Amino acid sequence: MDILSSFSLAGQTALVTGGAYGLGFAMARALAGAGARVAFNCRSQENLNKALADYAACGVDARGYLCDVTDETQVARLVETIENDLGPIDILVNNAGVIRRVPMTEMSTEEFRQVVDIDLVGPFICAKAVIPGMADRGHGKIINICSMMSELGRETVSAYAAAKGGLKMLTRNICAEYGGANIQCNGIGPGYIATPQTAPLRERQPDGSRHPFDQFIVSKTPAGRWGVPEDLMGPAVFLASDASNFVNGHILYVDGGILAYIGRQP
Ligand code: NAP
Ligand code: GCO
Repeated sequence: MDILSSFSLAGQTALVTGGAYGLGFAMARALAGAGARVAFNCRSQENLNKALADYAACGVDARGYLCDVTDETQVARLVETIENDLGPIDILVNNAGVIRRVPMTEMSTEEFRQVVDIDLVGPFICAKAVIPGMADRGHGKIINICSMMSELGRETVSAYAAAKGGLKMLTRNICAEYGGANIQCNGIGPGYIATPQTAPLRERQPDGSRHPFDQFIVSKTPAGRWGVPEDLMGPAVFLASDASNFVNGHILYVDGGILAYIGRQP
């Protein structure tokens, strides 16, 4: 058997939610590079227009659609439109997500609900929209983008950690309910990756020094660096391809070793 052919996505259609930039943009490029037709969505026309130009500049013929993953009607229309434009969705990457960094007792319930709505309910809505078709066709891949906060807590990210912890268990439950339909649902747990979402944690200080959190993360990461979106490209192709057909309910941490490391002794 040609082992590399098991990583091919030729003839497959993939939806990457929130794929206008950041991790989603990198993973969509990777899936396209492995042969998939790729579609992405976001909420902003401006971000969508820029993303289409960015994909084209990378030689990727991506289709972009406006859709808020928390709106069930919009998601149903998105899936129908993609399936008319590109064919049945074989691969769903639940990537769209937000974070609010606020001490829990200062966070409004509305803010908490908004983060959970996007980061946990959104993946539920999107998975629910594609699973019936995948089951009818006898195959499908769902990849939920989890987090270090699927395993660990930290100050100011209560809503995000609750959502990402829930997303880990939603991943395992989709595996349990639909593994028999030959649907593999796994997670990717990125470590600390340099994207717009983490830009505030890496901002230079007024005196030009590195952000304390930047220094903290680099010291906590055995790889000794922040990740870059490209670090997720291979893992995404693996979990989207036949190479992972017997991998199900697994969270693949792509974190430079953070979760394995207690931290440098003083
Ligand atoms: P990002 O740079 O903030 O990008 C988030 C993307 O999601 C944007 O395209 C955004 O576009 C879209 N989005 C947000 N809310 C949406 C909604 N309701 N409906 C549709 N699209 C929505 O984030 P990132 O760093 O690339 O992270 C991507 C995913 O990885 C997130 O789930 C994040 O939690 C997770 N993650 C990130 C890291 C990291 O260190 N960066 C680590 C672990 C996990 P619009 O605003 O235009 O809609
Ligand atoms: C934070 C960061 C993290 C990363 C990621 C780590 O404020 O702690 O934003 O949450 O985004 O989730 O895996």
